[in-house]
Amino acid sequence: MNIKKVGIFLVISSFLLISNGASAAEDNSRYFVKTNSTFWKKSFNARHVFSGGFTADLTDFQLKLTKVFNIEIEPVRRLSILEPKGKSALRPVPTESVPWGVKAIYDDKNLLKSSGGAEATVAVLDTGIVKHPDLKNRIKDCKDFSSPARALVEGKCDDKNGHGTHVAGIIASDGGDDGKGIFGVAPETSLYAYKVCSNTGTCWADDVAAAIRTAADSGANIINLSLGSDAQSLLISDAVAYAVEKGVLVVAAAGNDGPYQGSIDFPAQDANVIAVGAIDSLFIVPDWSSRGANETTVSYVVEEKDIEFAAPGVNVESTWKDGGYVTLSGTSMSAPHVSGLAAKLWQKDSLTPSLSTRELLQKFASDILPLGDDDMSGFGLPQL
Ligand SMILES: [Ca+2]
Ligand SMILES: [Ca+2]
Ligand SMILES: [Ca+2]
Repeated sequence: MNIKKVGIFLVISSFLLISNGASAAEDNSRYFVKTNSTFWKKSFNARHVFSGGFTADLTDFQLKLTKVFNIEIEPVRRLSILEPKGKSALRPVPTESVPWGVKAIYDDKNLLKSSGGAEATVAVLDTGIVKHPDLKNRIKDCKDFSSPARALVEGKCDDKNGHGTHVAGIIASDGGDDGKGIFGVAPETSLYAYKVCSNTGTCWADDVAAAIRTAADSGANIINLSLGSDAQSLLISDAVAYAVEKGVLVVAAAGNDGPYQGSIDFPAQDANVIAVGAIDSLFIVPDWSSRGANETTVSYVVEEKDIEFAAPGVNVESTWKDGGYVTLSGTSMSAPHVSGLAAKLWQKDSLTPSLSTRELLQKFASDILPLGDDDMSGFGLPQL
């Protein structure tokens, strides 16, 4: 550091102490700061520390400092919950106790009650989960990674959006204490409710990455990501690789950007992540379900940008934030059908439970037209 820089440094050091608390999470204000310096972590009020640096919400003044001191930064990407394609009115009681999608997964049109999932824990990284009567006994942990003020708030995961509650209900709703509610795919499974998206449905990549790592470190077996974006985030790719290495199965919605080839969202396009597209009750893939690159890659081998499965994603009824039920469409609804089935089939006695479970899902997949491994539905619909 030269004399001039030391001078500036001394002036700003005192100023930083004043300006520190004012760094609010405004649009595009979050950066990955590529230094491990304790001084800068403190000065910039580091949010999450990763290898090679930390993230922080930077004010204009702090941004100028990074230039003065030649500290490399890059903007942190934002993802979002996948915008539902249509939503019904709120109902106080469900239309059906076992929705069509759960029946399709069980391959049983007359199913009266679902079961299973007790061997697995599913982390739902979303807008939170409310203590809906059909979910309150399933939620075993609750954390908020989305607060602008604090990187992690324990015991808080309230869902003012509704999306996370809907996704969680598809996986694990258990009919409630009176059994008159709705049933998800795996009603005995445990849920970690990790709020990573704001109430409007936007999710910072560093918060998602931190939650993926926390889920893996806390014993989650499956992570459901009904969120995405068009561009890759290395923070998330690294976190997914870390979780997969620890034996976690990561499932993500393919996206609602179809019907164009390769319209699959990130992180679903990651080969480590199970990408799930949508089908309707006639087992037809809707136009809006994102497409993979399967037809240009090796058939029945999951590579980057491949769709792996298709699952119910049109007119799916599930739990909602106000304690009732709504019907939504989107690949956000498809991914949790596969996460729920993975929980139900969880191969806990295998040496590699997540790999064995993924292989079983592939083995159990029924082809969806067109024939074979295709851009829309990959291996097909996994069914019992
Ligand atoms: Ca994938
Ligand atoms: Ca392939
Ligand atoms: Ca097919």
